[in-house]
Amino acid sequence: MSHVLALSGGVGGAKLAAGLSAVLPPQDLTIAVNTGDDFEHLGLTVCPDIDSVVYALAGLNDEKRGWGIADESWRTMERLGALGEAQWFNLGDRDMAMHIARSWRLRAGESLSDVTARLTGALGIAHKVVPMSDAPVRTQVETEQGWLDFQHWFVGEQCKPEVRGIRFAGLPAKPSPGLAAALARPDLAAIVICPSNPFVSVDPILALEGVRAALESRRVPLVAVSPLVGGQAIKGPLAKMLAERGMACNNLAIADHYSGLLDHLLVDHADGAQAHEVRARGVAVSVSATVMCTADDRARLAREALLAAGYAMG
Ligand code: FO1
Repeated sequence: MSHVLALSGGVGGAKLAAGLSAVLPPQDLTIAVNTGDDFEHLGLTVCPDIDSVVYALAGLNDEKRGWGIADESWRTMERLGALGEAQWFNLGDRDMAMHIARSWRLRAGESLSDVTARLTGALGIAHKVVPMSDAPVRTQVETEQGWLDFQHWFVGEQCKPEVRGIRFAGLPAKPSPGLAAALARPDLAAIVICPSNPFVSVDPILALEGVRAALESRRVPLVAVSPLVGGQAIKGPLAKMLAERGMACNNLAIADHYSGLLDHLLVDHADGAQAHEVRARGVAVSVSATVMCTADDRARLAREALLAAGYAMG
């Protein structure tokens, strides 16, 4: 029993995914990544969460901005602007290569799984990074303006419109071969939900055909690392989304959201006071430093998540 399946969104999830890849050998880890944020922009297929994970594993990510590639420049965007093209969503000059390489191969008929394997291989990433699905599942957010595609709400509207509902267009959809294979592995030892937004980064994965059922009937521990620190989301709209749903911004809400799935929740020291109430829900809790600023932080938190899952490190 040695394989670990990690479910990840972008940014925070990508950091823990990088930590897991630093402490586990390639054959022992599958990272399945949300593709609900994906969209077509300027004729290119953009997969923000896959790219966050890939750039983090390749050590190319821009730590400060939180998305995209380091040492970026924006000259193509400037020229696109001069040509009257949309500028609300920024594709950097270096990042653009990823979107071009992905898009033409998808258009040539390769699956997103094949393209992702090709691109990770080219970047020297030995670990398996797989899209959650090869089918285009797209997160949409209901606002007073109606249903908005995720990136139009997230970047275009800066997450400002109140969220009345969330749906995943394109369902029913099958999990990718890599995610389905990981779920079915006889040597699967643990499942880790990375510190990603439960509503828009993890729920799309759980909504794929058979995934929630597979997790519910699993025989291995499932550990989540909370995306909250001190009752706030480090980055992104999670706190706002919880408030708009009338939910408290704390780990009880996270535990309740994953009710029936979760064995263990890893929370930050700043939220340690909630541990006993989470435990009262039948979920084990570990308290740790969950903010990942350095490679050491990422590896340490990965080890702690694996320890919480009772995973025996080699
Ligand atoms: N986020 C922004 O806030 N503004 C952008 O212009 C932007 C461009 C972008 C381009 C490629 C990419 O992979 C990610 C990008 N992101 C941008 C981040 C992305 O919108 C979100 O971080 C994720 O979708 C949420 O996980």
